[in-house]
Amino acid sequence: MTRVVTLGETMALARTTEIGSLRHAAGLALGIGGAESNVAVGLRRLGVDTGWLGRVGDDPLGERIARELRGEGLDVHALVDAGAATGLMIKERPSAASTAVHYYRRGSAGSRLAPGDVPARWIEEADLLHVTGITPLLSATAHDTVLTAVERARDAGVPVSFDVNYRSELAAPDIAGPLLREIAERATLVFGGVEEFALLTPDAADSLLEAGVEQVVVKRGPAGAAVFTSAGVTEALGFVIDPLDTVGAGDAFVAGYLSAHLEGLDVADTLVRANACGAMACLVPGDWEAAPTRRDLELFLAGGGDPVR
Ligand code: KDG
Repeated sequence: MTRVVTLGETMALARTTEIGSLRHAAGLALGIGGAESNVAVGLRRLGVDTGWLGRVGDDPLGERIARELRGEGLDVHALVDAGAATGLMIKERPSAASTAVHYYRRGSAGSRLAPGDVPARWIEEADLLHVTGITPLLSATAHDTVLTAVERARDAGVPVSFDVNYRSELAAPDIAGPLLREIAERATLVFGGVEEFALLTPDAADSLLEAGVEQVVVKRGPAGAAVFTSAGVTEALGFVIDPLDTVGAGDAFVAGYLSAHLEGLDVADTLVRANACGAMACLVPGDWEAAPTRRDLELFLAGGGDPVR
């Protein structure tokens, strides 16, 4: 069976339960979130065997992360780090039209990821390695872990998927740009938004293709997406929806894209699935909870809002 592996930080995620500033919010709903594990869950729900690796604190939130990801059917390597706490992310909706994210992750267990954490053959025996630009900006050792993982994959002929996922709270653009570009140039597929590609380099699609990247996938949110390859560009419009929570939509898009890519679908059909997964992720609060199963996806693509009986 196809096997994807990914590594990074998953945090506890608290979100306000009503609209209004966090300064006054009375209720918080607790869950978990992390770009790489969001993609992993999305892939698993679409039938792809997926492994996730990361550090968690020796605390109930770390236990919750490990349990929840295992419950989703992932092959979980949650390394318990007694020297630091599990990171936390708080999401508020200051108004009906806005979302803000606050991180409490500096020095967290997840940020202490180190190259030696990744077992021998774990990457080499996979069909694809997925990494993001969040983890390399967490710490020097996390950066080394991602770069080492990418090199190990390349040496073993394992394709690498990289989602730029730039988080300005983690590093300024002039620091992040060159670091993320170094990883992007070593990847097989690179995902990002228009501004994220601009951060890597002007004319990113052309220069990444010249560096050997096979597919440069530009996520345009509600406007859909475009894929640049040496054969040209393929574009697809997004689905019209009424979004409730857009955080995590990019991860669902990547999961949809990778699952279709690994099945050998052509780029146009791959984009349809990716756009559908991204749209569906926006219909429910939470960063990954609405990632669709194959059945959910079929119903959505069939336009189905009818009750399932
Ligand atoms: O894409 C959503 C993720 O970004 C979120 O779930 C948590 O990894 C995360 C981050 O750093 O924002």
